[in-house]
Amino acid sequence: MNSPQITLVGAYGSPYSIKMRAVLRYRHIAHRWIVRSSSQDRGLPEAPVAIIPVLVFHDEDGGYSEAMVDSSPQIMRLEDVYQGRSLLPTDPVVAFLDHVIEDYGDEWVTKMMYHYRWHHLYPDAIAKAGSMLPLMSNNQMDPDQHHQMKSFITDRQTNRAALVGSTEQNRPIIEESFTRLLRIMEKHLTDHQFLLGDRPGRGDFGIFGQFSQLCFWEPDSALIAASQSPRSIIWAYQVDDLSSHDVGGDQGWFTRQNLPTTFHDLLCEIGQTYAPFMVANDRAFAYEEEEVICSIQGAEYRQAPFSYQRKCLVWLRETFASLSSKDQESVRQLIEGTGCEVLVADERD
Ligand SMILES: N[C@@H](CCC(=O)N[C@@H](CS)C(=O)NCC(=O)O)C(=O)O
Repeated sequence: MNSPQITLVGAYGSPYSIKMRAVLRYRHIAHRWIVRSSSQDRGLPEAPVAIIPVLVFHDEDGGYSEAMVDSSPQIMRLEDVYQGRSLLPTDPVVAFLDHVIEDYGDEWVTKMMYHYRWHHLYPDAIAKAGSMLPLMSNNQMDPDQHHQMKSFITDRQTNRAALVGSTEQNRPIIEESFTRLLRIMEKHLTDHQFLLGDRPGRGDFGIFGQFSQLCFWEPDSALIAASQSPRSIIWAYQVDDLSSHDVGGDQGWFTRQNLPTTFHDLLCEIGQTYAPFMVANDRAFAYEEEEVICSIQGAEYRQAPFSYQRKCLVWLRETFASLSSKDQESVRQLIEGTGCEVLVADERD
């Protein structure tokens, strides 16, 4: 292997970090993996925002040229820089739908992940995450310091749960959407190795990142996943390291003509949850409202507006606008009746 041109700084308990590590492995991009705040996390350039994962590019003299955050832009940057084993379907219509699935994973499935880790109804999950997260950066941490860090992290994260929507009111919405997603995945994976066919797309990595935690870490969600969709668990093991998965050039993707019904089922699920939420979040910003309020499967969902998610909707709409009018029409036909139509609607109401 050539010396790595990339360093990925992340953590084992961070879904987006595990997502990006899997992308680098699948794409055969030589890299170093460094756990944030570990003894190896030294001398790296500061990221623009204090979040993980951070993707650091190396320069020719062995220094560093740039550090960037946010997994979706990181994936797209890697597509610009590295050829082969691309995550982008060749059919622009399918590529757009793949973008939607990735964003659903990143911005909606993450609510499930946070909920099953930090909601007060899951004390075993809270205790487990509180104990394990501090040790990730130093497994030989002094027991007193470990105890202090556990309390600090547990307080901070449980107090933030409402910010991502994990409240008493939203609980059934989040939990039922997890079970429905698992059932759809189980059916889909019965016939297809990946969401996009015989090779993984951005959507696989987006949902996988969250499932890397939900299916293995959080005790309650892991049990639900095992009972509802054993195939999702095996898929998650596979996506974690697809370095040996063979891809033939540009082959292997579904096309707009052969999307299976289970793919349509997934779009319907996205259209019932993520889509109304993202649009309501955008509206809350536009009208300077203090709360995002929307109806999800007939129930009222509420949370504080989230500015990054507004950017995600803008990016999605920009991608749609960049499609030819024929491709836009194909997307509209494929998402008709799924609830995803609002994602590409021009007007806000
Ligand atoms: N939009 C970002 C989200 C990254 C994110 O939320 N990272 C979490 C860890 S999984 C984080 O660093 N949170 C800040 C903190 O916990 O202080 C992405 O796609 O990478």
